[in-house]
Amino acid sequence: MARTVADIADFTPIFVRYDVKIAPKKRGAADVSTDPVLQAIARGVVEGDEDAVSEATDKALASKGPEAVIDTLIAGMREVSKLWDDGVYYLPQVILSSDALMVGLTKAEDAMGGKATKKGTVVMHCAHGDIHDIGKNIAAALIRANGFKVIDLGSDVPEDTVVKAVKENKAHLVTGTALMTTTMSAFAKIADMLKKEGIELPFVCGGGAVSEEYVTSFDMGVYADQAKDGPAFAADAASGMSWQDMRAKWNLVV
Ligand code: B12
Repeated sequence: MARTVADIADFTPIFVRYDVKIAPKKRGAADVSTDPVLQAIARGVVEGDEDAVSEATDKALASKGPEAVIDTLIAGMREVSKLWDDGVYYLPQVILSSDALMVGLTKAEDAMGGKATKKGTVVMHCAHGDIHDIGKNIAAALIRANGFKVIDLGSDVPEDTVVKAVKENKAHLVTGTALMTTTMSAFAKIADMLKKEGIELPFVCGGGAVSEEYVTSFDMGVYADQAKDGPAFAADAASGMSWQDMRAKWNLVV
């Protein structure tokens, strides 16, 4: 008897919508808070739902304060990273999540309010070729809110633009963020270019791809793994602490 298409293949999986297929895995994103309002923020980031993040952030700012909101946004993004690493999320979902995170971050930053006095100047950037700016944006918001002037050069910044900004603004601190192994080598180049210009200042480097070992392999480099430490790095640099002393204070590899 002749076989039909139905005999040779089960096409059911093809007709399952992608979003239906990933829903159970998405639900597997860990709860990051026992507090329902904070959990709603994290869930909004995981879902890439700007409205949900906005609404929950308003509620949380009224009762918990901006720091709790920022910690929760970071925790939500950590779950998104896991979903990406597990192959559940692709670029579109991650872009929606990072946009949703930015909605909460902007509100939290507004709530913190920049203090009027400027305690020092910090030049911040993401490495040449690198567009991953979430960690840099969080650190920038916290540093600004703590009364420092932040010159945010954005992402994918050429090395000479960073050097020029440090020079022109007489910066106390320069920071770099890199999420890709292919882009972080820009930091060593910048440190070298600064040195040739006769400029020495602490250069705080962070981002997923970056290791303490790498950052402490070139002069001026001080490794950072937490955006919340940004204001303390800025305060150390503005008080005149050398990069060597900052490295000894913050890093294990000296
Ligand atoms: C979000 C994301 C994206 C978003 C970026 C959106 C945005 N506006 O940033 C989008 C979808 C656009 C994207 C694109 C790409 N991505 Co991507 N992406 C990610 C993902 C899922 C999460 C990264 C993230 O935001 N983490 C959360 C933040 C908060 O972490 P963070 O920046 O490291 O910051 C923390 C610390 O490092 C520190 N910190 C950082 N900076 C600073 C600065 C200071 C001063 C201080 C004090 C602290 C500090 O503070 C934070 C914690 O508190 C990772 C996966 C992963 N597991 O990391 C991949 C990942 C980084 N991406 C990757 C890749 C390859 C790409 C693409 C090339 C994909 C492609 N094929 O097109 C493009 C890159 C384009 C480019 N030229 O840059 C790879 C990089 C691999 C590698 N090691 O080289 C990763 C690791 C995924 C993977 N496993 O393959 N991506």
